[in-house]
Amino acid sequence: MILVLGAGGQVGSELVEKLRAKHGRNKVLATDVRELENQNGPFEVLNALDKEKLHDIVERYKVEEVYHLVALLSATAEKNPEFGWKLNMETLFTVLDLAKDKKIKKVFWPSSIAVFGPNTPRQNTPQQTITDPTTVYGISKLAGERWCEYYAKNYGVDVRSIRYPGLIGYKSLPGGGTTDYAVDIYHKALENGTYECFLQKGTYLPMMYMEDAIRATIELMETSEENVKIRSSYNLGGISFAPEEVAREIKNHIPQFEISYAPDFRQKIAESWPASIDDSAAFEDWGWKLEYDMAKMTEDMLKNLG
Ligand code: AKB
Repeated sequence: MILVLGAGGQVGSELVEKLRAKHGRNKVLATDVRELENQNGPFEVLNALDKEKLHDIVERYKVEEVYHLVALLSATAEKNPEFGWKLNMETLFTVLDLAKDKKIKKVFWPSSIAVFGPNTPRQNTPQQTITDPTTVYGISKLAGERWCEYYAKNYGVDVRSIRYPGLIGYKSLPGGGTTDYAVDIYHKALENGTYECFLQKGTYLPMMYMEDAIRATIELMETSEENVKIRSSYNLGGISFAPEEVAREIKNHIPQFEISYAPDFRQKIAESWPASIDDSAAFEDWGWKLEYDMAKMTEDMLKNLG
């Protein structure tokens, strides 16, 4: 059985769908802290901090693989640093320990571009470089990366990870990140024809269409173990753009669309992150290749939301 923790989130909801289509709907157990509607396979309500219940589920369902997608994202964790740290770290240890004790065989855990900071080279950010995150979320992801590598090297745990850029999809809303504007903008363009952006014009960030992100996740999990040379987390580049660029692309479809700017606390977070990412290690090790550029993504988003 494959277990997805945080199945109701932005990545989780799409990943469960893809995994069920691939492996059969009864082979993927979805869990979330709240009841989820429209489940077409096994589901359990689970607070991932409840270690005992998580252990019980792993045993009861004979879980072999875990996708651990539970986290407080960058903007939300800044509002509740203590809980952000607790949730992001304790749940990771529970899952890594399950793998260390051979109760499960394989783990996917997402990291993020949030591991980088103001002293990281912003353009084409290398795989190995300065990591000085300024957010609780970024600190938890960086610490998590170090622990993943530690468990892989010292205990032989097969843990695999990607540093997700901002993720854009039409099936679900993002939950409290700095890159959320890039999803909101499509919804507001269709609803009102205007969007007030919480990031400033000219703020470049790496983003990725959900189709690509889910495919990357499954490809990394399916590649043979010897291909996974990086056990902290792989850089994934995606598409780099600033708010005015995605607005221009939307205008090609909705000519009357207008964007305005009212930057808030998230601007500072965005400025500490890379503008673009070098993901050549992912290409070399497991053949990663991007499919969606901004034009293709925008067309698909507007078609599906419209
Ligand atoms: C966030 O903005 O916090 C996330 C991320 C880049 O990890 N989308």
